[in-house]
Amino acid sequence: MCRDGICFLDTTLWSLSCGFSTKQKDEIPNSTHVCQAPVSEAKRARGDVPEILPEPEAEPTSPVSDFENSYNYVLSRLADMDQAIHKLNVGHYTLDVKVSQLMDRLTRVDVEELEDTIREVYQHSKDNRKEMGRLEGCQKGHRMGYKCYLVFNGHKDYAGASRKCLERGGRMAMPRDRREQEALADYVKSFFHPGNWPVWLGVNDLRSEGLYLFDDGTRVSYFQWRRHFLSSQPDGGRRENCVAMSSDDGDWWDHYCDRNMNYLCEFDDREAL
Ligand SMILES: [Ca+2]
Repeated sequence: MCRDGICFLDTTLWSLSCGFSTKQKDEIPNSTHVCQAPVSEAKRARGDVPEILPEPEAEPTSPVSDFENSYNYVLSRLADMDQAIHKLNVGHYTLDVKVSQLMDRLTRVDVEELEDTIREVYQHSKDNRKEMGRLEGCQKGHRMGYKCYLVFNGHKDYAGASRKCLERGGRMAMPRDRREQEALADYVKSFFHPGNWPVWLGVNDLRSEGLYLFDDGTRVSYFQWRRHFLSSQPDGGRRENCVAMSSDDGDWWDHYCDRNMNYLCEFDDREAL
């Protein structure tokens, strides 16, 4: 653009605006590209142009205009921010819906499947523990016919001992006749020799005083109570309702059921025969 003979555009536009060819422009040393020579010559010929061109005056600026520009800029930025916030809100709502749908699916489907899986794993673990207990009972313990007996040194009350035998896939020892009683007495005696420790048997009169039942609920028909002129058994009445075997002679004694002592489990090994 040229004003009063001064050009502020690039060289090509300068040339066009001022009526010079590019070649003519190159001959003028001043890089400001003032259209001084041709215009001054033309106007000087008319006598209305001074010898020295005045300095270009700067565009007048108004404080009010600057304020309006700043105000408009702030308004436009606020509008942009408002639009961005709206997009964020839409995105947040969409994400919230998806999370809600996912949680709904988890509660309706996955939890049920997970519970089934946990039940299966728990049952599988119990079965494995029973099988391992049965194998241990017959490998470490004393075999007699299809039964295997094993002494455990963990001190338990009667109920705890019964529970442990069941968890191992067996049950508390239940000698049903003289032959089983004598075999069991020999095994327990050799296990604790030379000591003498009582071990729980699966025999009690918890249901009715004097009515002795095995731990599986069947009735006891053979007994090996201690007979001694100083302390014949059973002598505990309603206070002592669980039966233990002495390891030195195999005799039976009635005891408090909450007493902690060693216990004897038996395992069915019919599958191995
Ligand atoms: Ca009793």
